[in-house]
Parts: sequence; structure tokens; C-alpha cells
Amino acid sequence: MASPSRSSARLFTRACQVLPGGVDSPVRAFGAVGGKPPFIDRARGARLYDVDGRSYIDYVMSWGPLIHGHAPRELGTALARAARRGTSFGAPTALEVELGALVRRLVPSIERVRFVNSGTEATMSAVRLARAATGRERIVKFAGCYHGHGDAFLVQAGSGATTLGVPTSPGVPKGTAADTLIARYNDPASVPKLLRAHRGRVAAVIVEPVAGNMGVVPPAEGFLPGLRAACDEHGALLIFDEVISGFRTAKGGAQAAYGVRPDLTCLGKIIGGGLPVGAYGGRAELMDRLAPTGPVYQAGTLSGNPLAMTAGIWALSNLTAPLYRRLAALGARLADGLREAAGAAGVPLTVNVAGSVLTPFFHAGPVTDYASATAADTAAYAAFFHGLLDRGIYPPPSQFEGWFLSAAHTERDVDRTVRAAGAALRELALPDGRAGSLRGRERPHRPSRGADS
Ligand code: HOZ
Repeated sequence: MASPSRSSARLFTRACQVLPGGVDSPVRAFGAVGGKPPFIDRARGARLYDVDGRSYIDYVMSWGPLIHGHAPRELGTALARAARRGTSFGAPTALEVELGALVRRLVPSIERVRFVNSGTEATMSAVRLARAATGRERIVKFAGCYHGHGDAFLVQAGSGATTLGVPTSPGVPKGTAADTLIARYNDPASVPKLLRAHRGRVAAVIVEPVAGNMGVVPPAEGFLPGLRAACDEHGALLIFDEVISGFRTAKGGAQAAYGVRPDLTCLGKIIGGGLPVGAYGGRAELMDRLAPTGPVYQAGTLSGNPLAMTAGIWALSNLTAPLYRRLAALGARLADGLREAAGAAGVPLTVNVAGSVLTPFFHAGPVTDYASATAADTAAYAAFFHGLLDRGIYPPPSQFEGWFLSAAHTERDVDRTVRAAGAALRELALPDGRAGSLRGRERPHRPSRGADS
């Protein structure tokens, strides 16, 4: 039985007194969908359990790292064993070498890798390295792509920045923002145009090869090879931000799936198996410019942390071809189910899917870039979100994020989700316009309808 003093509502009230907005990462506060977030007590497999005693089939999955599901027992055992040997040394360990070798084997464009603590650190550091290597200062990013919260990237950024309506953040110095040039995702002509206009001044083009932070938007045919060719022609480096797509789109990431070799790759999420890890890597000749072999400075007390390395080794060692086939089948089943449910309810919905990550956009589609993604009806998404949450399904609390499947999700989970989505979509199609009326409403949690009830 849940203790009332630990109810989500009470915790959120207390949280708002001690944490800005009650959270440590903005999207979690439910600002875009209204209501208050359930506080999570524990999770196992594909299930989340909140402090109010409700359970949910989880599609946030910690925003991507948990490809093997929540709290795999073997990982717990490995972590407990590692913790007994010490939680941080600030000195080299064999674990870093082992994970580094694994990364190199899975992602051949990475000859050397540097471990950091988050995707944000990885992208910031990769851009510093690209600037040092080229002697140029400008970068090209794509509207709606999100590369963490480094200053240079908070210009027309996706993810929480778009969700909260601040795609270009205050606090970013004008000079920094001016060095970030914005291209259009899936528009192969937009990059050479910028590279010509800023000839000899662009250090790197950074891209999510499968966009995941304006919702999921796969690359159109020829888009990624076009970027490679444009970078080669203009002497700019190509940086793939594979924080989401790395080890998810395929074992070797999107670069393996689409056959395009970047100069630098940024990794996060799955590489840490659910612990805080990021990494960046590429050709030895570039990476060896980093201190201590070279002059480009980047460091971190907890980088290569033994617990994080242990989780990463376990997560990457358990990636198998059958796992990817199963995840892709589940992704297709969920996407088809959502499309059919929307068709039956008469709700315009475009479901973009890339293997085991997908986004249903409330929009007749197609959704191919930031403009078409942000044309989606966010009030409809908010109502749909609550319709699902009430039925024991936990999708991301934003239209502009991916839904993640894991090894722990079953066909039964997916079918149950599709039935819940059908009911939520039928409510949405009611003539009283519930989509709009649900937004921002105080939503009491219904006590009994959990994922396991
Ligand atoms: N930026 C993350 C989604 N793309 C959200 C992270 C979080 O809130 O945990």
C-alpha cells in the first residue's frame, strides 16, 4: 500500500521548493502536457512503478539507454560486485580499456575514444576538437536537432528546448550563437549553400543521423551521403551525434545502417547501460590532438568511472542480431497498431519509426524536418498522453521525443498499448474537443488502472 506522505502530488509540491520546477531535467515536469508527474519508486523490465502504487508499460525507458529493459538482474549483480571494489579512483582501470575496445569493434570509424559523463559533454568536446583541428570557428547544425545543452547547440534546438518553446535559449552569448549556422534537416542543398556562404570558416557539420529530438525523423535517401560529400568538398568535419541512434539504429549505429563514415562520433545513453556515460571518438589522427597527447584540453573527475564502465560493458556485450530483429518487429507492430487505431478513430496521425524508436505526430504528415514536426497538434498529443497514462501506459510527456522499445517489451505489451491508444484516440475524436480541454488541467491519478491490473 502506498504511503500518503510519499504520494506523487506531495513529493512534487516539496520538489518545487528544492529543485527548479521540481525536476532536474525540464521535460520531466509535464509542462507540455499538463498535470503533475508521477514520482517513480522502482522499475523492472518494461514496467515502471510509481510511489502511488500504480504501474505503467514504459516507453520513455530513461530516454533511450535501456535497450535491455529496466534493472536486468545480471547487470545489478555486476554493478554490486564492481561497487565493492571501489566506486571511483580518478586513475586508469582495465574497464575503460575493455569498453573502449568494444566500442572500436562495434563502430569502426572510431579508432580512439574518450569517455565522458554525458552526451552533452561528448558533443561540446567533439566540437572543440573539430575547431582545433580545422582552425575554424563556425559550425552547422540542423533546426530541430538537439545535441545537449552546450551553448553552441541551443540555437533552434529540439527536445526539451522545443517542448518548452525556447529553441534558442537566453544566456547563450550572441557571439556563440552567431557561430552556429542552421541548416534544414533532410534538405541536402541547405548545407553546401551555407558552406559556400561561409567558405573556409566552418569547422564541422553536426547532425543526428536519425533525428530523435524533434520526434523521430529518419534521414531521406541521399541526405547523409550528401553531407559527407559537402564536408569533404569544403574541408569541414562531419560529426554524427549518435547519442540516441548509437547501438540503437543498428549494432554499429546509424553510420553502419546508412553506410556513411563520419569524422567524429558522439555517443551516450546505451553506452552507459543506464549509468551516466558519454563518449566521443574518431580517427586516431584527430583524437590524438586531445590532451595529454595533444594540446586540446578536456578532462573529468568521474570520466571512465568504474561503475559506469561496468554497465556499459554489460550493455554492449549483450547486443545481438536477434535482439535487433525482435526490436524492429516490435517497433513495426506498435507503429502499425497506432496507425490503424488512429485511422479507426478518424484522427490524423503520422507515425515515424526507425527500428525500436518511434514518434506518433498529430499531423497528416509527412514529417521530414523541424517545420513539419512542429506543425503537429501538441494539444492533441497532450490529451492522448493523458489518455494513455490513465490506462497504465507511460509515453514521453512531449510530442517532440521518441518512444523507446526494449528487449523487455513483449508483443502483449505492444498490443495492450495499441488497445489503450485506440481508446485514447476515440476520446480525442469526441466532438466536445477534449484535446484542448485536457491541456494544463489538474489531473488526479486514478487509483486502480495500472499496467498490471
Ligand atoms: N533531453 C532528454 C530527452 N531527449 C530528456 C532527458 C530527461 O529529462 O531525463
